[in-house]
Amino acid sequence: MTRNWWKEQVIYQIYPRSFYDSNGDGIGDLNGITLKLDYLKFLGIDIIWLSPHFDSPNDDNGYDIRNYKMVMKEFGTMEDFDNLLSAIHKRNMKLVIDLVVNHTSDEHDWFLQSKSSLSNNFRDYYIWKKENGNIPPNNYTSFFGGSAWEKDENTNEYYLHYFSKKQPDLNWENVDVRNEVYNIMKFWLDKGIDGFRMDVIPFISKHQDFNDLSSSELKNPEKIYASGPRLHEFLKEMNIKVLSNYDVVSIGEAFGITHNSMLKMTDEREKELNLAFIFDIIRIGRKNWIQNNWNLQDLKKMFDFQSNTTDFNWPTVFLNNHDNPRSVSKFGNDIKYRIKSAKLLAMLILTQKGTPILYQGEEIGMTNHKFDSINQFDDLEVLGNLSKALKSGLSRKDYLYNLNMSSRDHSRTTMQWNDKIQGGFSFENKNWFLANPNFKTINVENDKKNPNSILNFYKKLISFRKASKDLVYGDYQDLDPKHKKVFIYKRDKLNNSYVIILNMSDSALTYNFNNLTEYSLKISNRESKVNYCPKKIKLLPWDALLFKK
Ligand code: ISL
Ligand code: CA
Repeated sequence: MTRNWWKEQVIYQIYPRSFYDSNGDGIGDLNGITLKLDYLKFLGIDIIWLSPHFDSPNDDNGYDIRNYKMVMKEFGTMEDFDNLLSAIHKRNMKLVIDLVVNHTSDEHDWFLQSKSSLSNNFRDYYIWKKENGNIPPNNYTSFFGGSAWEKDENTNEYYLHYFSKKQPDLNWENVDVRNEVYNIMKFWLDKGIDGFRMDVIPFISKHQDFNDLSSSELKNPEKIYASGPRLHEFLKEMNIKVLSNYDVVSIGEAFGITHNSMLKMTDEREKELNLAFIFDIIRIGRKNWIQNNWNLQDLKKMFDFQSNTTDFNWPTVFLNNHDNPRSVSKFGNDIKYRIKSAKLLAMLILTQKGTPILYQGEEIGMTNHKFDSINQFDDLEVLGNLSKALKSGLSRKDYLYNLNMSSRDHSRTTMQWNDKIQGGFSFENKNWFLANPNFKTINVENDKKNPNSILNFYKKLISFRKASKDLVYGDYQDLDPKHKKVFIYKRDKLNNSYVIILNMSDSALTYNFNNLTEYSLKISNRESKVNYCPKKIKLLPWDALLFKK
């Protein structure tokens, strides 16, 4: 097992639009992040992963890039970016930026050229197909609703877009496209960034036959989109031509990939990428926008899988990001036990095997927002999938009910800094989206003042984890995979051993274990004393206990 900085450190994802507005226009910006770096340092964060900061028309909030070498004007200037990067490095922290190269914006110059004529030099930068009759080239669907093909009347052909029609897919079969991407990567690496999170990277290789999907494949098209024949070849080329020349971390957002392909992609012997985000855990119980119940045994199996692969792979551990609802609302109990269950989730994230990735607001237990109507959502995925939802038999009311559990917008409400207007996100009463009204009580300032807050619990666990390399590199063993309410696992290496007990339920219960004699309780999320004997313990709802031998 090789030791690396990106295995030992803690990542914090920032969605810049919703993080902090420094100039009062109601939109988060780069200078806003610079002003909050001391807060992240206080928390113990090492690596910041910044969601796209590039020039974009914001059809998909920056995941539709118009110019890869320019900062989005709402976020500031290239000088602001350079200031942010040097301020991060001055604090001994690192910056990972988002690489979105499966597709560009349809306003990118390449696409404007490509669509202008059949013979344009950039035509082959994208994927164009002749129409067959008046229907799209095949039945591929877009994640944001409708067909994955958009007809361009000017040249009478269709172009491919797995996401919105304003996000045309790049043609990675074209070596010029690949070299353009490597040039963009070097531009930012030569500025000194410390790595990339690569958006839907398994999609870059397309099945060149473009056959129709079968009815079962249509249920999860990402599985086909992520299984193209040249993915590993392209990633090896990217590694040789760019990544291998820098000491940086590469993280593939591996939406749709099989476990085997993910293990190959992140096997250090393969020299492709270092880490992957897979979605087994964060999307448990979710089918598209339908949120069903999930069970703890299945969740445990997922952690067990990713923690017991090979010595050449390294897991990532996360329960939040900008594409999913808030973890305390999904995995915890954000009504009766918000604080306690948020602390339990902190202990889960920070004692598992793998690099922990926190998402802005998770550290203060920010919750989902209660939307009253479908029109209140910002995410194009919501309206894009409305007709599909209604066709599947859902009423608008059902759709809204499910969105209130599963929508991406829950994680895009603005960061809650204090109890002032807009939760301190902006000093003006402006907001590009909305601040969850519970900012009155749930905010950084409150949590900073309270030694028993969720924030201070994250801070304590982050420093505990960093001081215990054996907790980072230790083996992982689930001690009771079958239990329906208690998640108990062991982490051990050489001379240190830890047992973590999490009661992920609203019920108090007595738990018997074989032997805790040599262990002592190090961290607990209970404010009252924890009494236990070596063979059994009375667990209160949402107890999270860390023992060390
Ligand atoms: O499941 C999804 C699609 O239905 C989304 O969670 C998400 O689109 C998927 O995980 C891929 O996400 C990434 O690519 C998208 C962008 O909208 C997401 O924000 C980004 O994280 C297209 O760039
Ligand atoms: Ca601003």
